[in-house]
Amino acid sequence: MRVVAAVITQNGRILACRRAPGRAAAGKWEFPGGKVDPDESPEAALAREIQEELGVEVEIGALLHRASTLVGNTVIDLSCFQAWPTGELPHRSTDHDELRWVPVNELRALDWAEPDIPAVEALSAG
Ligand code: 9L3
Ligand code: MG
Repeated sequence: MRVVAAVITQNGRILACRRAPGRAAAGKWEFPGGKVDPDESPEAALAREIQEELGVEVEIGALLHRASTLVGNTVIDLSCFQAWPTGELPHRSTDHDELRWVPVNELRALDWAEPDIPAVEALSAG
């Protein structure tokens, strides 16, 4: 499954989102995003997902990390892109029960969803 996520940065902090109860991996932290639709570019999918989930516009930058992780019997092929809010900052989410702005050196303290862990390790290493 092709999935994209946004490493949204603001004032040196990165937005971490906790998956809401009742969802896959509920209670785990992730970079927000979702599935790429057929015939959709990863960047277009990510801008759409962020608008749908967080209600804000983001500018998408470089691909920071891509890794495939087996979760149950599904391979999650997760691409994490740099992103910056172009207007309002996100305050609420349709898919998460907590949003937190985290300094990069504190990212590892959160309980991340398995597919996001390689990206968190790479970001933490600089
Ligand atoms: N997923 C993992 N890490 C992420 C994202 C955005 C998504 N940073 C996983 C959770 C689901 C699948 O990818 O198993 C699809 O994501 P969503 O559509 O539930 O957000
Ligand atoms: Mg999502």
